[in-house]
Amino acid sequence: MLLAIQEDMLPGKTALERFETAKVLGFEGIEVWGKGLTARVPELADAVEKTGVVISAVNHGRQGRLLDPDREQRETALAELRQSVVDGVDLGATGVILVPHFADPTLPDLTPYKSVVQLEYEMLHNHLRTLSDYVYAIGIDLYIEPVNRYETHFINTLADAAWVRRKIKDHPHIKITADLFHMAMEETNTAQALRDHANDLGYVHLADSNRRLPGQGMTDFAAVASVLKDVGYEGWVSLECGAPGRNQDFARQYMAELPQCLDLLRTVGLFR
Ligand code: LER
Ligand code: MN
Repeated sequence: MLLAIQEDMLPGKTALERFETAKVLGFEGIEVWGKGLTARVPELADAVEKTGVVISAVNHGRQGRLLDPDREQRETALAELRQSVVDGVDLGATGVILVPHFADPTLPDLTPYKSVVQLEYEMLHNHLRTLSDYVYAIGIDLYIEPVNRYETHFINTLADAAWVRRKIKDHPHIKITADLFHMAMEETNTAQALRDHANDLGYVHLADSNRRLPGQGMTDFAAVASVLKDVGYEGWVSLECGAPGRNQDFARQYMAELPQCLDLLRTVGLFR
């Protein structure tokens, strides 16, 4: 397992400053946001080269709507996603993290013919047919991330995301991001869900049950670490804490609290 942190959790005016801080703290990777990334590729590539800290993944974040009734909206969203994929490849990332849809549905309810969610699953599958070939050809993974019910009505659990994978025949480049914060709300048992979906896992977001740093909430990180080791998970575990509304004040506060968190991650074996 390799430990990463989201770039905006780190203080610093430039990418290089943030990468240098990450290196001192012992992080092996940094996760970056997809929005506005293309213009930042040279600066980030330079920081990677100078520090040896790599880009773990591109988090596509909240961009256009892939599951919209309007074709133009879908095309725009697909173009944005393909751009994140290209930027990810340029930066040597292992994958692009995708939440397929945030908030309420925009597709129509066609019951009894088809429910909104049925239509959404079918539309997502249709997108993934070509996207899976695209990411395979370009050499990167796509990680579908389930998020909690207050952020989306669509794909809340690892099982929901795994269903999408099954439908695309367990495509080796379409995997799942397990975010421990969302899981604390949506799964019956976080450790068991990780075990059940060990073969689907591509990436892990580390946060406690309240989105704070590991150790500041109720999640059992020893149980999480023990399952991940047990199933032979070799991917990234990446800190995503404090969102939304994160800023440089937050980042400075994290710096004071991070050592205790890193001690915990080391003790349970999520960090060397
Ligand atoms: C959203 O809450 C989240 O967890 C992110 O990783 C996706 O944008
Ligand atoms: Mn996440």
